[in-house]
Amino acid sequence: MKVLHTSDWHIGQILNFHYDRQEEHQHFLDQLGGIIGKERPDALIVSGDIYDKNTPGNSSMRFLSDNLLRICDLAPDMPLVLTAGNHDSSSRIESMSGVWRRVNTHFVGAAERVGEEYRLDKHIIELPGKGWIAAIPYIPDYQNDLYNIILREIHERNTQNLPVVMTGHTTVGNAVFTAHESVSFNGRDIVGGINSMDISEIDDDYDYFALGHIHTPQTLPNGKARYCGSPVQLNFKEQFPHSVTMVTVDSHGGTPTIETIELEPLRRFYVIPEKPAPLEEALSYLETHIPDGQGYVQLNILAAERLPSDTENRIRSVLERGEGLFYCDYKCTRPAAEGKNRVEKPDFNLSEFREKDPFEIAERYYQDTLQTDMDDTLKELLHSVIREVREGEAR
Ligand SMILES: [Mn+2]
Repeated sequence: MKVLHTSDWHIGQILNFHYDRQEEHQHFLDQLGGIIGKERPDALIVSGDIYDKNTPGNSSMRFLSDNLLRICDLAPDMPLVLTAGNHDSSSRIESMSGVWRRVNTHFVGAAERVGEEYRLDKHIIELPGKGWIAAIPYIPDYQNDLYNIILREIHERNTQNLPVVMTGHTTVGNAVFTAHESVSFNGRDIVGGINSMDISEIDDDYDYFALGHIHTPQTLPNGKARYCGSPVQLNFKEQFPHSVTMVTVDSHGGTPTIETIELEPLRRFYVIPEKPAPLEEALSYLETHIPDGQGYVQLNILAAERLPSDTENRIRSVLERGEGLFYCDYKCTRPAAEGKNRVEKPDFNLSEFREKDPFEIAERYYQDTLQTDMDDTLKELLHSVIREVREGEAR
């Protein structure tokens, strides 16, 4: 069984509240069509985060259905399996399932129970004579028993010993989380709001685990669970080639053959200069190093103080000299506060937090994130805003 595995499309993403990514998604989907035409996989899997938001706009919804229909026409015998991720609305994804099943397309939004029992059939897709797909969307922690329940059910039905591919949208412990903010809590990693799970708790009865959620492509140490990564770069941190994964499994219990198919981006993400430099230096570097291709630019600035208010306009006017370059933002790195003898402040618990003055919390946040104290202008401004809000509430 040959499966094309992709995830984390994030259709409808608006970068920096401004740049619509639809053209870039179209560029990706055109390439996907080419790959399907050439490779003729037995199934296409999208492991969650189909849309960027749980309330996608009408144009995003139309964009998805037009493109899926094009794929259906291109490969009418190839089932499409799309599961909801944590960015998707599970009920919205689920609401499309009835109609789409008519064109061999399976939308699975959530796990459902009837009484004590899960409804299993919606998750189990048989490719007669070829294999099985266990379509599992993003599920909350307390439903993690579903993985094994489905695998055991497929085991019962799989009398021909055909390959089993399972999908999931979750954080797996010990994966590489570059391009994501991760926090560790009680020894568990939490990435993008999903607690990590230990995949050794899942029965070893699948041949390939098609994962979504972590955007960095990687095969996990067991050699058969893989994050295929996002096909379109979604932010400046994702500085790696974007791709889709083609996996071939010959028999149940066999070793999957995993192939990465790199995609060509329409626009690139440029961080200029590579290392943070003071504003004037960074600007003059940008002037002499305008990128050739289309793309988004982030200016990498080193500054101890807040930047002057015309900074954005100055960056924009330099970029106007390029073709198809879009100013995105600047990243401001503070020089390490040397010799300042920073006092580490103790953490406070929730009830202490509730007692704190909003000003104190904001001041603490500013110090922690920017490694410097607020200047007097900012303090005054913050005080007057807090005062205004309070007066408004009192009225
Ligand atoms: Mn995602």
